[in-house]
Amino acid sequence: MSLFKKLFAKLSRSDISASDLLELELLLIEADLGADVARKIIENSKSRKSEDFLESVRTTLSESLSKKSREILHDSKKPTVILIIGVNGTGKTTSAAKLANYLKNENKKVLIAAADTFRAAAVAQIQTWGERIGIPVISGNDGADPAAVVFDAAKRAIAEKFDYLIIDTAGRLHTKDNLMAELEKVKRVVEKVIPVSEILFVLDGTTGQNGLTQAQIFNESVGLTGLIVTKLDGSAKGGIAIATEAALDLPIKFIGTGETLADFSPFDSAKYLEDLTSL
Ligand SMILES: Nc1nc2c(ncn2[C@@H]2O[C@H](COP(=O)(O)OP(=O)(O)OP(=O)(O)O)[C@@H](O)[C@H]2O)c(=O)[nH]1
Ligand SMILES: [Mg+2]
Repeated sequence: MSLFKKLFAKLSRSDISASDLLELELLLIEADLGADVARKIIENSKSRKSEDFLESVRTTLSESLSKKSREILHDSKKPTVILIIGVNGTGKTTSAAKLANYLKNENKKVLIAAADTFRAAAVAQIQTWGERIGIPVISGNDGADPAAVVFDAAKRAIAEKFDYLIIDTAGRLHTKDNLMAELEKVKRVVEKVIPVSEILFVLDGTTGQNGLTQAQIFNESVGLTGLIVTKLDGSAKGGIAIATEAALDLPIKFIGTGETLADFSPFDSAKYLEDLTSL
């Protein structure tokens, strides 16, 4: 996914000219790195000779990433509750299943709550995943109050000593106040029984700056603890990960790189930077 390959190769041969800087600026914008990060890179690179240039870009990118832990947060009580939220179609349900599978492979006992009760198909989708990975899924009737579903799931997760409760929620637009209020209610109701340790916003890595704005509004409404960035396969625009971390100071905890269970991993920031800036 190296964004800079061509440019770096060129810059390693000559001093940086005004047209190189322009080319760099365009590249940064195309890569969805965001205006702030792009400006910093340009500023830092102006004063440098070409041999330091790559190092300067790497440093700026690295400094733009969040310093917060990328580990899953835990409360002193079990289960650890992870709420998965975001706008429509970003990959919440798939990521909930992938995360459940990842934790199961670490020998954890995982329960899923199907809190997307708007569409019957949504419950069926997560149930199918549950069967495939051998993880129980708690659901309610069609159109049930999602808060009631998660309340039942939380009680069961405590009673049966699950390590994790993963809550898949319906996609919602950040501009719909009633749907944002519903999310706050889901959190409040779970917290009557057990603290919510993680609120992970699922960001579609192909949506660019729009996704960032959405994450910002969700953060203001419910307070995010981190991100899952999906669809990083087939996208040359991996820069959105850096733009988001820089803007929100929220750590990306996991990334999705395809449609299968295996296309999921903890976010390795060092490797990510290496891939982005390798020659
Ligand atoms: N290529 C690719 N596709 C993905 C990834 N994650 C999810 N998808 C696909 O994106 C589509 C939407 O995924 P879902 O998990 O249903 O998304 P959602 O956010 O739950 O959708 P709603 O519940 O309708 O809001 C599906 O076709 C997934 O297979 C990924 O990392 N890479
Ligand atoms: Mg879904």
